[in-house]
Amino acid sequence: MIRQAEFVKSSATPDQCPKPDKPEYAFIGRSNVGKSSLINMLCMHGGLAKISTTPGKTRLINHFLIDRSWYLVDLPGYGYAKVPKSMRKDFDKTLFRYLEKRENLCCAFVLIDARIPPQEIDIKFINKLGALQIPFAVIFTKTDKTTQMQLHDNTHSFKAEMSKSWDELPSCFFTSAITRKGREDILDFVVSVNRSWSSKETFV
Ligand SMILES: Nc1nc2c(ncn2[C@@H]2O[C@H](COP(=O)(O)OP(=O)(O)OP(=O)(O)O)[C@@H](O)[C@H]2O)c(=O)[nH]1
Ligand SMILES: [Mg+2]
Repeated sequence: MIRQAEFVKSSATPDQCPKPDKPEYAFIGRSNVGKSSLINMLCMHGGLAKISTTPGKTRLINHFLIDRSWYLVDLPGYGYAKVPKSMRKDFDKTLFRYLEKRENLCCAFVLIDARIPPQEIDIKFINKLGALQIPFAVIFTKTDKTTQMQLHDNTHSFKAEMSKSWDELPSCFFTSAITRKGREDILDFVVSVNRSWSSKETFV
């Protein structure tokens, strides 16, 4: 469904980002959760976003232009413990400035490792997005590494945690960068949101 994916630029700050004239989708989550791998999987392009076994590989706001019509953004992971505290604070500040300021951001995909039970840092992050009224969806990653039972337990506990603060749960997706599970679901979601973006553009 994606015909063309090209790297546009890496920006250190939100004001260096490309002109906000196309719908944009950002991939966020703890370091090493699989953001860059998922982007490559969606684009069927092994080397598009840089992947590493060392957490903290993605340091900047990386824009990719898809089919010349929408942006996909690879972001640095939050909560990475191995960089100095001051640097981590800078990352987090940049991240939230980007999330709050980016007017064309249609959805922030928050990636959650399906192999582990709910983590406080992820729940806090989601609650902060909610407080700032940033639209988001949840993606459970690395499902190829879980048993059906683990996947069921972890994702249900995560939804139960979210239900403590939210009346309505966000859209949830289940993915694997290895088996390509979830690819169609995410791309269908993007297509439908893009449609409402272009109708909005026509009527304003
Ligand atoms: N089995 C499996 N491994 C995965 C999957 N997605 C990512 N990985 C592995 O997890 C590690 C981290 O992947 P990245 O895509 O670099 O993670 P990231 O979230 O972009 O990490 P940072 O840029 O450091 O924040 C790599 O070793 C990947 O090969 C998946 O769906 N299944
Ligand atoms: Mg990355």
